[in-house]
Amino acid sequence: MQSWPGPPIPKLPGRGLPLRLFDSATSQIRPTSPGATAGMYVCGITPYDATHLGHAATYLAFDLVNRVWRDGGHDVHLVQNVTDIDDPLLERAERDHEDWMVLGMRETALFREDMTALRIVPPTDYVGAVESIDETVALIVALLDDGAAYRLEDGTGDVYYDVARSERFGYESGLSGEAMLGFFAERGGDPDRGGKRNRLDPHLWRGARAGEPSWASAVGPGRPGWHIECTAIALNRLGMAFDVQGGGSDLMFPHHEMSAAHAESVTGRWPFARHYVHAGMIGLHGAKMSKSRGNLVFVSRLRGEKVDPMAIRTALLAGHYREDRPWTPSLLDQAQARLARWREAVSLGVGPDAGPLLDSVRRQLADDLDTVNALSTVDRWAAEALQHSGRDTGASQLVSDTVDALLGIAL
Ligand code: 5CA
Ligand code: ZN
Repeated sequence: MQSWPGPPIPKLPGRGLPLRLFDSATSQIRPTSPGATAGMYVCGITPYDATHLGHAATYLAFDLVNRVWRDGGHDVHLVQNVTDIDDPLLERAERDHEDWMVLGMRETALFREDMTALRIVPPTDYVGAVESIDETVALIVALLDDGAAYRLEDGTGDVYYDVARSERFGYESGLSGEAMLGFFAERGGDPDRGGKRNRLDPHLWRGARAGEPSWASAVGPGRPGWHIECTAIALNRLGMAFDVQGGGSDLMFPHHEMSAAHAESVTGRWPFARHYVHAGMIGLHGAKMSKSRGNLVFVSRLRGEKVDPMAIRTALLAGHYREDRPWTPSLLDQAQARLARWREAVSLGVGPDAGPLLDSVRRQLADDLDTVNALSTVDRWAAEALQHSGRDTGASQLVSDTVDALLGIAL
């Protein structure tokens, strides 16, 4: 799939610090330890509606991972999918009497525009579920051959994964069996489907149904399941043990647990990813912002109202990525005021030495992306500059470059 244009990233003097991130599998902040090229898979959108601020916040968090690694001297191989075939897309298309493919293409195009406006570094590989059906089927065949997958005997052609065949099943989320069942039922699973070996078994392939799109394949006509799609796209581009598997916290179970289990069963190796990293949920009016609830603030809507995308970016980075947090219009007002102060300060052309600011922002971001304190660091420099307390003529440029390269905010 076509990705989107990348923003220029200024090169900063010296080198960034190794990035430490909270890993859901171990419930610890641990150092990431990429080689020359860091590998990251960030789950992409299901394009049945426009990008809301919750999506944006999650993609911003992983954009900072990308930027901090680059500043640390690594290349970054970022892979992202588009779930351009799945139940929610088909349901919305049917509701609106629209072609599911046209709907998916339109919302994906809008997502690209939103990501471009927010200055999110694009993925190296941007891959749709539909265009990767062959690779997904190849994995399902391997799982069937291995006995880790099975066909339901009810003539539907549905294929399921046997979670009992995963030695470490549950390690990624660390949830109790009961909690797993709850999330499984809530998030696209079918615990009560008859004929399954285990209630938590997720489907890998949905046999063709009348009125639903389907593709001919080695496992029969049908369409791919959700978790195996991400397994195939990640595994074939990053291999096993890539550095970070990322998404919002609602993907921790079952999605990331299942994707990891599938990959580990197919390859006989462990782990799928070295870190499983999850962003908190952005809420609106007391509930998680979600397409199914409809309590949404769209990035494109704000752009249409001529809101500066850098203010949206600044507003979302004003909270810590792991915290569930509400969106309020005052966040945007505060971000606009903050940006105005920063812009005024760098426009003076002189200010206090910015070397300590660069060191601080690097240290703060390397510590599990502490944007709250990183933004305060820039506030302090701006306040001093506005009091005319420094005469360093190179400081403004270094502050702009730091804020641009590490926080992705263009002043
Ligand atoms: N296509 C799948 C992943 S393979 C999917 O979950 N798509 S999505 O469009 O529903 O979500 C895209 C990303 O946004 C996911 O990482 C999801 O966890 C995240 N997300 C969804 N809602 C919110 C929210 N309210 N706050 C923060 N992140 C969110
Ligand atoms: Zn995914």
